[in-house]
Amino acid sequence: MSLTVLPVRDELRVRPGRLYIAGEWTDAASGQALPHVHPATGECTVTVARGDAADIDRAVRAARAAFDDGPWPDMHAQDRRRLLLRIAALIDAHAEELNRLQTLDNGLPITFSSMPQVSAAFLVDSFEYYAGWVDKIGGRTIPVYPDRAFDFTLREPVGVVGAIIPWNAPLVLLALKLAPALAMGNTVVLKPSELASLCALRFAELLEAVELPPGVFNVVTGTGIEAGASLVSHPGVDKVTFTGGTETGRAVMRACADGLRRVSLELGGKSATLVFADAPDLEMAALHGVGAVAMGLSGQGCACVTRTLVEESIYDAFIEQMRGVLTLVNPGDPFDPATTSGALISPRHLERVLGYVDTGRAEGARLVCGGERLGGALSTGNFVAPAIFADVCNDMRIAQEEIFGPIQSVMPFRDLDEAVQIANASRYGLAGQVWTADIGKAITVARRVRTGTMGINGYSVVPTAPFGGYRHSGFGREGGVESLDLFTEVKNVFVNLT
Ligand code: TXE
Repeated sequence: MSLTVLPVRDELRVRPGRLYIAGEWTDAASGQALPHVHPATGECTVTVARGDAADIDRAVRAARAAFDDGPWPDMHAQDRRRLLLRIAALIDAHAEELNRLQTLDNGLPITFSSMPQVSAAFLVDSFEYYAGWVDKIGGRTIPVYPDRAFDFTLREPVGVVGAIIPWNAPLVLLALKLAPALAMGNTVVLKPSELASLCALRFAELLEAVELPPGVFNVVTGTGIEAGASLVSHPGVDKVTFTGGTETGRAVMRACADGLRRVSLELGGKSATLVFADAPDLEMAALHGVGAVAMGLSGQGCACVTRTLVEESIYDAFIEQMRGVLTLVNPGDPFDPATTSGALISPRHLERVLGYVDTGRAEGARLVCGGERLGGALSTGNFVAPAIFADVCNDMRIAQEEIFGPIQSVMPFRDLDEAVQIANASRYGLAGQVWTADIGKAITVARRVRTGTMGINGYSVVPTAPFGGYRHSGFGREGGVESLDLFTEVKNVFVNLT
């Protein structure tokens, strides 16, 4: 691991963020602003407007008017499709800028921020993919009796969508929420994370060029407790789509229950990777396992595999292989292409993650390496040396709670049944992987592990496939054709023929 000095870069000078409501840029009603702090340096880069209930109310009214009285929901399919394709082309033309802005937003190293799985390319693909659905989604005809009648269904937009996203992968999250919601004819009020709002604001600026009808897309920045809570409880919102922590998800669901509002939740995870002795590529398995928490966003991803279950016969050797991966970890200036590992999002989160290192030790797990805060040139950022805990018992807190940091828990298993039992002994069920050359074993494991996604010998989130969780990881699937269900209502039409 090497340390690099963090220079202040041009990227750290962007314009102060305002709110985007009804096609216009405006200040928060309160006149207040929030600082954006870059996680790798601790510097305040810019301020964004601190929207609250009054601003959410303005935005929801604008979205409501655009939905109830505007041309958007009834726009001809080919016109809406063309608009979405223009959005995709615009994003593509600004892809590099957006990738760098994401790095500024949340400290994700630029090499990772430019990868198709997390970059503006995901946003481009998503808008193109859902543009393709605009003129293909339809209803069905249904045989009916005893009356002589004709019966068919229509797919209609749900209405005003309140979308709340976290800070860890803003470009992917914009894609998963906005592309299908807009494609299906909904209007949207977006509340990005107060810790990383810059990509969302730039996206809104870019959208101005395609001249969506005013109010179709609105952005209100602000805190969760002020802007977020106001959005999910606003009576003008028809559907909430939320990605964030499980505790916050619970509060969001309660607010939606009060208003009998549709809601989908993509929450936390504590996913397991199951490594069998016959894995075709143990080096890759180690890279996917420990690399996911040590590199990129340093474990701050809901789909990261944070429990590594290893077949007994290769247990010690595999831990060494994981330790070997850590030699590739290079924390530092996220704008430097040589940097492979990012800072934690905030000092508060840093303290939380370091607390889990103490917890793991106190619980009796064996700390193989890492777990300390990085100092020197990196001391102003929130950097932690990736930690591997071996001999973890699955009922320890470090194996059960979502840490959202560079900490990997490793435990041995005897056979497939035990591995599946350990993987399933979790309140979460978001992702997972299995590494084996035996396809029968791989598919058996994939079927038996109770998670929303499962990777066989590798995994990647893609715009064309569903993503979401079981149990405390939430419900609803975003991505792929499944998103169309989230963002449409089904209307049944009965035609009396007698
Ligand atoms: O998330 P929050 P935080 C997990 C991870 C992390 C923990 C806390 O374990 O350590 O959550 O992270 C908005 N009503 N994940 O605090 O609070 C908030 O402003 C409505 C997993 O960053 O869930 C932000 O826009 N909205 C996760 C968004 O919710 C509210 C990614 C997420 O913030 C609100 C991030 C409220 N009452 C964290 N309170 C994943 N699934 O990927 C906050 N918000």
